[in-house]
Amino acid sequence: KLEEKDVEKFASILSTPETSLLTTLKTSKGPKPVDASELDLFNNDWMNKYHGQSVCVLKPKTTQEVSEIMKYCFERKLAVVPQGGNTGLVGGGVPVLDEVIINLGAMNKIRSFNEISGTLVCDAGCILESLDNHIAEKGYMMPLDLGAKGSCQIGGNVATNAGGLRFLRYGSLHGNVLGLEVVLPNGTVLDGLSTLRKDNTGFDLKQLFIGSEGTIGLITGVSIITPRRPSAFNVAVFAVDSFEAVQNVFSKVKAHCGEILSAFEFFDNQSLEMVKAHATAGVKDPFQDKHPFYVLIETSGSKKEHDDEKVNELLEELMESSAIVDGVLAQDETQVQSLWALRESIPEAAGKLGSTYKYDVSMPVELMNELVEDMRSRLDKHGLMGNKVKEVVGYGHIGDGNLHINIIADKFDPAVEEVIEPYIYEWLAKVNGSISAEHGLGRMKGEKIGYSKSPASVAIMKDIKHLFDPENLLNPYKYLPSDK
Ligand code: FAD
Ligand code: 2HG
Ligand code: ZN
Repeated sequence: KLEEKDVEKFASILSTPETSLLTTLKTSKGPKPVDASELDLFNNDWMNKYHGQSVCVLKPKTTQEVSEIMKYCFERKLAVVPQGGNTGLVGGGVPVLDEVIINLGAMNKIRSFNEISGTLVCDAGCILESLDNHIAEKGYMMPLDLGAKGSCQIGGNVATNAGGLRFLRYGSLHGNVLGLEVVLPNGTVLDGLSTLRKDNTGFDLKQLFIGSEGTIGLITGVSIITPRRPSAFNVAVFAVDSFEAVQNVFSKVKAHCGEILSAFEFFDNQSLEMVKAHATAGVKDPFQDKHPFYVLIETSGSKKEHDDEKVNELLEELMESSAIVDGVLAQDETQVQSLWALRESIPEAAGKLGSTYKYDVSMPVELMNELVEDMRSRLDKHGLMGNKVKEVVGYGHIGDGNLHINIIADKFDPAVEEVIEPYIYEWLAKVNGSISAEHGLGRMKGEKIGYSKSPASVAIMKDIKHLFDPENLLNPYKYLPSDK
């Protein structure tokens, strides 16, 4: 339990306690207490599904401050939640009870950028979009891109091993991150900010922190390799009449575009209708008629004429073979943005429509739509469709075998949840799918990991957690099943 003396100690560690420490506790030496509502932003998640009751948020400015805070919390056995941009979708970044929140937002400096190798070293609290803008001036781009780019932080991206829209081309952060600086639960600073592309000396410890969701260490610095920014982009959206056609188009597009293909996304008609009705950005349906499914492709390369030629030939082939029913190719940057908005606005539109149960899953591509259809008919059979459940939409990074199902209810309601779960997890386990493709486990799925991982694997994960965090102080009650 956090006491007055703890807040006073935090105030003495932080260089600017007036702005870096928010607490509702009254202290004689610490900063003035704030109203509980000022902590709402930090205690509640993006979906408004998970709610914590922390009374103290710390925003350190240096690794040294983080280290001293962690050391003190370790000695006092105070639980801590690391928090980035708070855009996570599994409740990992907000407290379960009254854990102290360490928000990395004030650690937002670029430490170095090497214009020859493309290696970026920065504080963990840098916003993804700001990093992308910064290196764009030098002809580079971040190897990942997400709808939440304007708020999420690179430290949060690494902690969740975020996938996103460029995964198809540039792969996972497990490959792109070159080094990390991490503060361990006892305050030790693990300085692994290497900029080397190749380094086979011993266990690759940074890999453990990528995707560890703040459970074994607090990431304070990131070294990442960034690719050259392509100069030529093409974006097209195709309408198709079946899910088989989505797969057929994927195979044709891959064969035809080869190395210039940089994204292959899909969304169903229900997603598009929802976006048209609820998204804020000026989203315009480029098609006159409705179609069951849509795919968005992006190509990017360094020679516009070369890419344009390939894309135009692809369009001809897709139309002639009747693989697609209709298609639109962006003619300028504004159209590029508006076609991307059709896909990127889906999570926001779902949030506007209602309270969204989100399932981020992977499985053999041919099964994806079956799961969405099964879920719709199951909810219907239980009398929930059109009643407590407003809509079920399917979309995602189909090029990476990653489906997002959003089930939008009028409110978060156990009566809805018990129809969805554990059914959906059992379904995925039967087809050897994953219950979390890219969003992680957090508070939502820690207890469910057994649907995707063997008992032996989970036991080793628990040993790793214990090795780094023997007192279970870092992001407790999440990520791994509790010991029953
Ligand atoms: P937070 O939400 O603050 O935290 C997420 C987890 O990481 C928590 O467990 C937290 O404790 C931990 N954490 C955060 N910072 C640190 C740190 N410095 N050190 C240690 N642990 C830390 N995800 C995808 O994979 N692909 C997508 O395409 C995608 N699109 C999205 C679109 C929208 C509109 C939204 C709202 C979310 C999306 N996400 C996506 C989910 C989310 O994972 C990412 O937004 C992002 O990686 C989370 O970063 P954050 O800084 O907001 O982290
Ligand atoms: C996306 O791909 C994100 O848009 C969010 O991963 C998915 O909100 C979701 O379910
Ligand atoms: Zn996604």
